[in-house]
Amino acid sequence: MRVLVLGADGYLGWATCMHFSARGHEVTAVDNYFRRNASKKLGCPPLIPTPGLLRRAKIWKETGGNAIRVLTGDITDYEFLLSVFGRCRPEVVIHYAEQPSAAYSMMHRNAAAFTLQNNLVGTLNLAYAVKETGAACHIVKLGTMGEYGTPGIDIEEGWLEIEHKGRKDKFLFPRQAGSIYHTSKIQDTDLLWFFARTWGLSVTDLMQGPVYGISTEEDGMFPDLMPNFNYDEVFGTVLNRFVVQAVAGHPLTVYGKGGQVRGYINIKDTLQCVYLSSMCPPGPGELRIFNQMTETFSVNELALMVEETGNKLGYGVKTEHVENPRVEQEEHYYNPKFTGLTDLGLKPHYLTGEVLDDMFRLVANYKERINRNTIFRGIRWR
Ligand code: USQ
Repeated sequence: MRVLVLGADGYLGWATCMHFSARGHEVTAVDNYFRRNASKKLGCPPLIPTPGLLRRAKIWKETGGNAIRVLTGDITDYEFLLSVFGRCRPEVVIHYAEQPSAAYSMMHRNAAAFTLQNNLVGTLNLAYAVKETGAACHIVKLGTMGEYGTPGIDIEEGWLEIEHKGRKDKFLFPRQAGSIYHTSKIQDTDLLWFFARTWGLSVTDLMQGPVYGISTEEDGMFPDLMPNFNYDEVFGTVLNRFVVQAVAGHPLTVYGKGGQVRGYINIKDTLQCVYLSSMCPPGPGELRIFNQMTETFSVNELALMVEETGNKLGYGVKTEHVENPRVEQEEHYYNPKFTGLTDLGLKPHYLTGEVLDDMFRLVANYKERINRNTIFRGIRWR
């Protein structure tokens, strides 16, 4: 299958390229290096230094992998995206090419405007490219569990049947974002649902929770092939941050009461989910939504697990409840349904002491690169 990965240099992108390539698919990797450059500019580069995509593709090939085509550019530039389609004629597009950080989107007006412009125009361009090139192409789009917020009712997989005044219909599950970033993802979903209805596009929207993990099967623990792993307040996700904080001897930064519950997923399972979705596309005109997570935890539960593993390894881990810079519920009901991907064949890697132990050992190899100043600056949502 011809696979186009947009946003191939991000935390998930390169790992996805290798995952498909290792299974015999023809992969084209595209990125404009936004995240790599932004994290450098903000003084918070990834923990493990990784080369750019051209070099990674070369190393992948030298170590026995198939060729991966690399194209550098910005998908908000429509002419560029059309040229990418012309060269790779994709059968499936994995769309990660978005500003991925809630904290970044809340830094200031320009960051908020960039997030909306980048994420919405990128998604719009993708839909147009599929239509105008006539590609029989399935779009697999990374959404986020944060689109639903934390409602007081069970969260269904994308759709909700509503009975109103004696009549029934099915609608997108109500959404209430907690950041401009999450708002942009809601609007992406709306765009794709419009294009599915109107042009018959075939779309899978994967509502993913926070991802954790440093290494995947395909990188073989070879640092140059590992994901771009951020631990700073802007680009790091909470569990990855906690492990780095523990190794650095920084108290774990639980925001507020720590009762915030989210659906978490190991990066290895993200790859499985994207792969399984790609191998089994929905029909034309269908917007298929899966909740992409394997278990739920509160922030306090994560901190406790990290403390336990860290202390076994002799780190003397402490937790601190810092004033929450975000506007979010700190104690709430949370019961999402997430059976769709297991029905497709997902075999979850759950969060265990052993998984955390592996993360600690890997992070410890890069302890001297941890910049404590980037761990918490308190980007305020208010
Ligand atoms: N949190 C802390 N301490 C920290 C960092 C985070 O208590 O040092 C808390 C947050 O307040 C939040 C929870 O941990 O309640 C998750 O935060 P996060 O930073 O891991 O996740 P978030 O900002 O929501 O965004 C991340 C990814 C984003 C993805 C999203 C999935 O950056 O791309 O869409 O996870 S979800 O959270 O389900 O919306």
